[in-house]
Amino acid sequence: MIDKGLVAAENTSREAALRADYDALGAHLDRRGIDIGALKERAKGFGVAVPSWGTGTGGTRFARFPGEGEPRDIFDKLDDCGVIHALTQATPRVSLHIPWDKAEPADMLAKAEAVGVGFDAMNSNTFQDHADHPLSYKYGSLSHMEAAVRAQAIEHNLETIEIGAKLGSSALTVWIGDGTNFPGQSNMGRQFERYLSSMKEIYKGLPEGWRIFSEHKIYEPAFYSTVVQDWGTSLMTAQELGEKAKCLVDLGHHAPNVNIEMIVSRLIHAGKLGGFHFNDSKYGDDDLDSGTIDPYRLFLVWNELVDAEGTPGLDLAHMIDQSHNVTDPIESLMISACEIQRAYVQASLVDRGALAGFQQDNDALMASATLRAAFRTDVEPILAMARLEAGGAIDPVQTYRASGYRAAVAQVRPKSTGGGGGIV
Ligand SMILES: [Mn+2]
Repeated sequence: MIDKGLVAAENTSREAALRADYDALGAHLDRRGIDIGALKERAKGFGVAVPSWGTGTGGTRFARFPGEGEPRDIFDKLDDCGVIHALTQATPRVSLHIPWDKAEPADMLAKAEAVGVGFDAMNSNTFQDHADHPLSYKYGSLSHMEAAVRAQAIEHNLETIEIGAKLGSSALTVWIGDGTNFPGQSNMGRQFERYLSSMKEIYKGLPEGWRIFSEHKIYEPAFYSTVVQDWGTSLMTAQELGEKAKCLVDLGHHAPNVNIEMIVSRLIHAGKLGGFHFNDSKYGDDDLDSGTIDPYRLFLVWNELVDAEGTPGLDLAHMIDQSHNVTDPIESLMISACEIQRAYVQASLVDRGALAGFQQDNDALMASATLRAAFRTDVEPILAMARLEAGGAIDPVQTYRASGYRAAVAQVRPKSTGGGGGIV
């Protein structure tokens, strides 16, 4: 892991500059009537879950180019997740993927405790075939024509819940790749009915206090029609299933230019927003690092969430879902967690009283300027001070590089082979 003495030494070299920046920002915010201390406490209370699968190098359907010291199994992944949380103090939980992370639950719990993380929502997988599943998901899973395939997919989801329950998780995220590649390939109405009926079976298996998230995605791997292709389908699903069913919004699962923050607002209105898979995209489901392409959109999503704080029943699961193809995944995940936290803190300093007044007066220019004033504020000193006070690193990436962690794990983890398609 990362030596605490190294973190302290790295922080010492940056602390005087940080305090000067923090005090200057505090004076600036004070003139705007904002208490920097309160924002720092909000930053400290922030947490986003790291995806276990994000700690390995991803890839596209063309190829995967692994890096040094790739994690071999869930225990190596948990080590990496522990490093990410130790340095950022912003990623207290890990989101698992079954079957990729299948192991003895007691061993996973012990490892998680040792590295200082817990477990977030569980993810099932019926978008690929499993070695121990006799039937294929080539033509679908929960919506398959054959009852036996649907039953196998339902059973897998119930098993994923069972594993999660032993780990202290309390949510299951279901994303299916079901759909068609040709017009006429399937009856779209009946396919959706089969999906709903399968989801109802999974819903019945939710333990007390659990929730099920339906995750929509516009296309891929099905390129003509996708069973759960949009938030409308996801909302219908959640409404038909019941109180424990919510919608999960993956930022990359929409057509370019779709107003995602408005979808967020609508799902909050319906009482059905369950959580997020954060990432960024330029063209489609790019799975790029959060905040690297359109940080303003990330801010606008958070603006809706901060505005809705206190809404009864609003309890969100925040997770990262990214594929790191050309960077060290630990560095990408640390930066991404901090970018999501940044958007949250920026959205927290929107002058909501002034904004409501401008909206009342139809002053579009000043309403928009009020949002941008918050977005333009450099809150880095707040994030860095929150990390420092919580025991993390003022500069997570530079501290991580100074630690030599990647080179050290590359000594014990055998070189991973690249080649064909990777995780998309
Ligand atoms: Mn996702």
